[in-house]
Amino acid sequence: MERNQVFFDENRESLNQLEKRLDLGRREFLQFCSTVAATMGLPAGAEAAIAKAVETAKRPSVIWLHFQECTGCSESLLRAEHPTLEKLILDVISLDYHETLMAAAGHQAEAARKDAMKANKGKYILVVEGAIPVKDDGIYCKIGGKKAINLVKECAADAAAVIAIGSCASWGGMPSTDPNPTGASSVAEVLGKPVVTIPGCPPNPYNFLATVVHFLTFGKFPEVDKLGRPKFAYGRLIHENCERRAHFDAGRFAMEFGDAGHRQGYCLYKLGCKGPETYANCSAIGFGDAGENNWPVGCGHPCIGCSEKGVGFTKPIHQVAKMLNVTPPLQYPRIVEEQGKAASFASAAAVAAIAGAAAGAAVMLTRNLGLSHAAQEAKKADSDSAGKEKV
Ligand code: FSX
Ligand code: SF4
Ligand code: F3S
Repeated sequence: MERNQVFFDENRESLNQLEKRLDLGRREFLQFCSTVAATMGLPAGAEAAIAKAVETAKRPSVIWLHFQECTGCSESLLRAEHPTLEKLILDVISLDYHETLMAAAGHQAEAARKDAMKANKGKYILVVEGAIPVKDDGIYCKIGGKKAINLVKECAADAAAVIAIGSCASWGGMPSTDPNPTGASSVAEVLGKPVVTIPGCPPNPYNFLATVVHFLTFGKFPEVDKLGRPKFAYGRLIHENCERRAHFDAGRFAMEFGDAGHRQGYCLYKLGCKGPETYANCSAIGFGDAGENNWPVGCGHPCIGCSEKGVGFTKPIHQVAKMLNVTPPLQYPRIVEEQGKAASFASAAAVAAIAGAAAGAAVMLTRNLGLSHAAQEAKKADSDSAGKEKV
């Protein structure tokens, strides 16, 4: 039978079993397989391979460690609002050790970890949530009497693969904020080798699920960038796919929380949105499955760049973002500038066009935004003082 025929054969036994196992409609499941394949940019036919793997492949054993973090990564994966997601995650992996979910405590928990490591030696996936403190010989975080720095090395030694989930484990995240008193470090820094990273605080559950499903289906992780991030999820700037991008391009910005622009869904750049310098797919796929607009910018808050090293928890939230990879339009529409100021805009655009190079162009665009902002502020000050005079 052709692969696609298999995919659409809804009476196959393995699908029947999966439906019972997950209490999940078969069409919903097949739709999920297509979505995951499309999200990862896989070629046609991959959805059938994914379906087959989830239905029949042996679930990889997962050992999940927690260090310096808030457990938001686990929360976002497993919270009750996402029953489908939660079921699928727990179905595609065999979660053999997870400090905040397991019922066992103390010596029982330690024994469970050692048993899982022994039984699946060389085959388990180690997932690390949280940063690892290295300052003062790593004394700032201990689990079961062991320093985090030693525990992560012990568990990584026999793992088939290591995933750093969340910004804390990926690059230090919030615990590494300056002056980083505990020396909070990433998993890759501590292990001294690259690992797959799924940054975000918390990261999008689909990115973790899709990465694991790829491993289950093809026996390897998806292609990653130099920071270990799967390219399918972190290959594009948030700004490139943002639903407010048309407002950015047209120069329509929210200037204050709750002002007319904010209420009309204008671009949040001037409130400090870091979408232009943050690589993640939040704007493309939303967050979790609680609704299409359920991501920071969709809810009216600027992106703080929670997934991006050097941006999230580093740059002030309301500082305007650095523009990356920008090609300026030839001309800016006159939205907010006052009469008589157009010449400076036209000349700035002309210089930008001549400058050509993306870096120079980015500077010009940022300056243009600054001009536009200044004009808007001047207008606001004028109307404020006019209002005061009337009183
Ligand atoms: Fe929290 Fe995870 Fe942030 Fe860190 O997410 S949501 S502090 S990335 O490690 O638990
Ligand atoms: Fe969207 Fe932010 Fe870019 Fe505006 S600056 S288009 S709100 S990502
Ligand atoms: Fe984080 Fe920005 Fe996405 S704050 S969740 S990277 S929109």
